[in-house]
Amino acid sequence: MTHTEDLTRYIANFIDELVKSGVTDVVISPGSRSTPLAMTVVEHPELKEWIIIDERSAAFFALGIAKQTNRAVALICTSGTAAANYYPAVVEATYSRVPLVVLTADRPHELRDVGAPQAIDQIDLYGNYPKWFHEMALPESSPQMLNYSRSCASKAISTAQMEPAGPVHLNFPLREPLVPDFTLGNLWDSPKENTYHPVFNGPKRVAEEMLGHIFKKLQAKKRGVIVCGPQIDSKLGNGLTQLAEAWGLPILADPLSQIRSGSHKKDNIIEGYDAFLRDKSIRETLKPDFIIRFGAMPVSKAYLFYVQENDDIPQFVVENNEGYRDPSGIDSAFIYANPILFCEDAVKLQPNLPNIERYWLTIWQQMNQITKSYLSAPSQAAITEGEAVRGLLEVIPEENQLYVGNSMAIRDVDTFFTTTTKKIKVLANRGANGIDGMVSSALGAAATTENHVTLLLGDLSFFHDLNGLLAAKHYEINITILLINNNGGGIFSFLPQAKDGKHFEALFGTPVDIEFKSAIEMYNGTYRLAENEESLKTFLKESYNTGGLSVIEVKTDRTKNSEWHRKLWNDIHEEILKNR
Ligand SMILES: Cc1ncc(C[n+]2csc(CCOP(=O)(O)OP(=O)(O)O)c2C)c(N)n1
Repeated sequence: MTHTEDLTRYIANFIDELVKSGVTDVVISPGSRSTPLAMTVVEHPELKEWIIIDERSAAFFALGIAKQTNRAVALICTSGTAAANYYPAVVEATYSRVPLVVLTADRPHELRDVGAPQAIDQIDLYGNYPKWFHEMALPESSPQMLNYSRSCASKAISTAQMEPAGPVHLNFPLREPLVPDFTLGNLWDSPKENTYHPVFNGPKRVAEEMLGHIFKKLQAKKRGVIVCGPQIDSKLGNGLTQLAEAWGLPILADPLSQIRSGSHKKDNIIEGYDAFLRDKSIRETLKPDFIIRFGAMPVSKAYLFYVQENDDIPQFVVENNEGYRDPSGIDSAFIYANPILFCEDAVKLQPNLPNIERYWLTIWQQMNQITKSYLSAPSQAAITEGEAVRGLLEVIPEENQLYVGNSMAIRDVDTFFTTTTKKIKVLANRGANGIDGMVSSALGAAATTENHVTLLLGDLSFFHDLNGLLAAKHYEINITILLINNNGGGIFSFLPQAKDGKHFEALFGTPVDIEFKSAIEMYNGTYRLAENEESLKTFLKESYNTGGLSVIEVKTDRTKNSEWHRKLWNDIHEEILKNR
């Protein structure tokens, strides 16, 4: 067996096993050491490869695909700092539970720690973030080693996808010569039709006896609250609303809960809570005596206060499989069950809660209604950030998707995304709340769906990943980007340091003073500047009817923006308190 045959068969078996395990998309960045991996992916008839030069963007692009498809996405790069550039997306994948399979090429062992070029320590490069790290053996093509290669690929995919999903890192030591020989026969031959290690697993369900124990304690309660934080299952809406109706409870629905939109009933859904729970006296009026949360912790800080101020009541978190996602510091109980099955079981075992106060739900609904009437007030001459988000949500077509940036973008979506029968999937990178990689994540999501994607983000987030726009040009991806340009970090104007005249602009405001138009045109994008809500809506509609990269910019003022938000919240609180 020659070196080239060993290399070719070992890598071919690995890549073919990725396909057998369900991988469809691989994101590759250029480099020499990764030659066998990259060429074999392109050679494999069933894989779609995406070539993204900047590894930081590449990893976020892969993250976007994985979020869109709910399938593991493989990443391939060369040795050295290339691999280090994946770090932010690996972190995000860990916290937002996204299956990424990172395949880094490396120097063979004799070229490590000896000053060889482009050689860094890649062992456990991403620390504790990956669910599994494995240093692959050097390529060999004995039957045992080809089985080993398949076994590693199969385990990598199932580990990444197993809930809670997350990243996996395999490091490949590779010796030169690196070019595989695709004239060899039977490269994709596997002794097995399915994946090497089939895994039989099923959704979790809590035993009836245990559930009965929980529900017994709820029977005497008068004021319960259901909460749905960020989660991706669009089918949860039905189960949750049935439970809320049976028990007579409000559902506080996060903008990333996927339940503010869709065809399920929404009478119990309260989407304006972030605005009115900001007021302490309103929070006191709404003191609950138990809370059940599904999904991750909501975006809303007002909700966090509400949870913390009620640390004397039972609070439950329903998690799919494992995890302790409750940053509030209270002694919440964790229920490990499939959320849809939990709702079904709950309605069956506990068809109603007899002691819930008669007007409990109505009070929430009235406050929500008042909030919504303020949010829909006619816009002023110069468009505000909130109105831009409102305009977007008004015209975004059925079945479209929204990728939301961090900072004020997600907060404005929290405020202005009122319930709708339109089916709108909303994605965001809330694992680590980074402002990096947003353009690439949204492009990855847009490249792998039939539906149009709109990315909403601030100017610093856009600037952070301008490199990512190359993918839009290269792959002619259809995407609308709504860029809220307040020339710097608008969110910081809400913090106490905004009053510090000496340090604020340089350290927090950080204006970049960039004309984004030229950058967009550099990537063959269409640029439009919207000056009011009506023109914004017109431009958005135009962008939905034409393909390619479309960027619509709205220019705002950071100081005025924070004043506008504060006034809006105050007006809502006053009106609600007046009606109490
Ligand atoms: C990678 C990364 N760096 C820094 C931060 C801290 N940070 C949070 S919000 C923000 C400003 C974001 O500005 P922009 O995207 O323009 O949105 P705006 O605040 O104006 O809504 C910064 C720097 C972060 N979250 N992630």
